[in-house]
Amino acid sequence: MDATRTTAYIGIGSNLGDRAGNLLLALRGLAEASFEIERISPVYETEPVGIDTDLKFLNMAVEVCVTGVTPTQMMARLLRIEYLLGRGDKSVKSPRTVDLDILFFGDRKMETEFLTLPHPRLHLRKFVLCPLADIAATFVHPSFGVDIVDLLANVNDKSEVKRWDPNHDLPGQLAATS
Ligand code: PH2
Ligand code: MG
Ligand code: MG
Repeated sequence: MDATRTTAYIGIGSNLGDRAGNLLLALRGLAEASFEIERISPVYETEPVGIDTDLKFLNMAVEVCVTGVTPTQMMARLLRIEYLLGRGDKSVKSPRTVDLDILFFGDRKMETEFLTLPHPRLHLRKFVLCPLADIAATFVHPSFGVDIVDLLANVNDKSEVKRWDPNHDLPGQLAATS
């Protein structure tokens, strides 16, 4: 067994049902799957990109530490969490209760039928780069040699990405006052 410790980054998204609850259940799933959660980004509400839906996403990123786990094994665990949380047909680009993507697995580069690392589109997507910049600002993309802040500064994606306010939908009296 490979006992090296690796820092990996996971992107989480949900645009169906109780979106915030789904993110929380995904985090619990990660902990139960023996991933050591090191950092959790804030939550962003994001416009759907490249997918046929009007339902906005909540997106976040997490840093985990894994020991003795290959990227393929990690992906299998993520798919199991998605399945347990009720993600339906993955072949259809449709709304999803929860989507868990491996963004980086250390500085590993690989390309198989099931998994490409780093995630092939992460550098094109603000909904990935914004939360990632909060927890991994200086992490250097192993293929491009630039860090996350640089990728974010140069991204062309004009879709809306804003910090999610959990109190936004609550009536005045219930909303937290500052
Ligand atoms: N995920 C996709 C496609 N489009 N758009 C947003 N805003 N957030 C996502 O997580 C997302 C997406 C495919 O996984
Ligand atoms: Mg995805
Ligand atoms: Mg996915």
